[in-house]
Amino acid sequence: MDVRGAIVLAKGSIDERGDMTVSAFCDGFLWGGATAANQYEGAWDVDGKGVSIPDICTGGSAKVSKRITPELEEGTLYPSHEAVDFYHHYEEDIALFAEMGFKVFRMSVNWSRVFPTGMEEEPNEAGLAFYERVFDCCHAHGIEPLVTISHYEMPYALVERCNGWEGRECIEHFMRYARTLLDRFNGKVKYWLTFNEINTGTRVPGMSSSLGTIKGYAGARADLPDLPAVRFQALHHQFVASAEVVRYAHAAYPDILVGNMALFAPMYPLTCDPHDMLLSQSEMHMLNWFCSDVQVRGEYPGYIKRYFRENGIEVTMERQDEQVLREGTVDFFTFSYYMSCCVSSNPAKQADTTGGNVFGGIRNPFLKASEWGWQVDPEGLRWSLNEIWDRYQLPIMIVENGLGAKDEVEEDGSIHDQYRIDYLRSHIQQMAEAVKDGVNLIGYTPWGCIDLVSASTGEMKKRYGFIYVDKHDDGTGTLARSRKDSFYWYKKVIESNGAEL
Ligand code: BGP
Repeated sequence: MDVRGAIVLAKGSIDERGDMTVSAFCDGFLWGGATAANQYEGAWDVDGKGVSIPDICTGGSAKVSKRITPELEEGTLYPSHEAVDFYHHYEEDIALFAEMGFKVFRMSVNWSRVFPTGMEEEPNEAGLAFYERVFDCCHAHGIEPLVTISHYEMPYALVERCNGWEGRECIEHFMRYARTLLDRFNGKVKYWLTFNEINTGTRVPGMSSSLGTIKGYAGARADLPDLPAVRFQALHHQFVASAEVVRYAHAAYPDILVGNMALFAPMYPLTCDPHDMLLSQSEMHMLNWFCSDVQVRGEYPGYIKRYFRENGIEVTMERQDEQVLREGTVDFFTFSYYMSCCVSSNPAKQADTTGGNVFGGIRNPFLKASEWGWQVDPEGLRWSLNEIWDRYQLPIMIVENGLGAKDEVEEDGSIHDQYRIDYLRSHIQQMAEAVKDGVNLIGYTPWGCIDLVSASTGEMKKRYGFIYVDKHDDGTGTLARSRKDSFYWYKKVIESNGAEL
């Protein structure tokens, strides 16, 4: 089903069904799961693939940051090199997704598998052929791929060449890559997302000690200082590139739909002090809305222009950029949701912090946190969905959500991950509430539907999957796949279109 169809169906489910006690979700709701190439594929130097930024990132933990080592160190573990080897297990994995009933599978393409240095004129055929096999396999199982063009990686050679997205020439290299994908996979992939969690580029470094390598995600060199002006310049280039993808797709392939992808985390005022309210609003602007406003509305909002003026930030733009942004607005809105946090204007309250998905903040006394300090807030998801819908009125997909937790394997091989089921159930319940509120929610792809490498820490033990993978932090493991309790639970959720939780 396509997104435009889903808009009609979603309305139908409210107007015609009336009784929504059965399932709040529209017929054809896109249930599935999400992954990213650098955390999942492995085969980092196979079949002509070039070195990407994650390939030179060491492992880490919640306490010890990952490091970027442009020269690989003997004896050091680089988690992306093998990851959980989707490259050689894709048929088995997709069959397992199909067994759960997935309608959609979110994955990303590894840029350096297609253009090893990012600068070649011609793509690496072996890389394209791999993705073609994957998409064909998805379709053979009745699963629609949802593909992120850039998920926290780029060919490392582009970092050396132009400091990644700081250099305007990166747009040209990216467009050659994106056009290659859209042309080659026309008819096989309908749903594309441009940049994963693009808004992490607003203020990533220093926000979380465990994300020591995050500068690499935006493509900046690890040895260069983090300057806000550079970050916003790099973001501008990504906005233009994203809009160019939308323009190209709409002109060449009217059936293709392109979405944005933002990290969304409510920033609650700690108290009803009006100063806290204003602070919450400005944090929401900066972290949650700015990038989406550009990608959905096609122009820079007033609050960011003020921020630039008052902070001496000058973003260099070319004459045609404004028009490109206006013409390249996205077709649907997607986001990741894991947690929320608080903000306070009172310095005495600012020390009580909690970790989080890139953006941590002040602890919320009403919420509990995961072992990694991410505060669990299902009601915040309903609130977020309403806020996003009220602001943009675009079809919405939640393309990441889940609980990172350690799993115990019993002697008989079973894995009783009731904590994961509880987390997901409470979030799906709030999604249903949001749909009843009138939100046009069309799909849900929980993160790490199969265990994979953690983006923030490089760990394996921080697991999200319905499917367990025998792979450990020290790099050992057979890579064997097995079903957790949540696998059987999610299968029922999909079968009942979200009615049986
Ligand atoms: C998001 C990223 C994902 C993913 C997820 C969970 O920010 O888009 O790539 O990894 O967070 O984070 P982590 O792996 O750090 O637990």
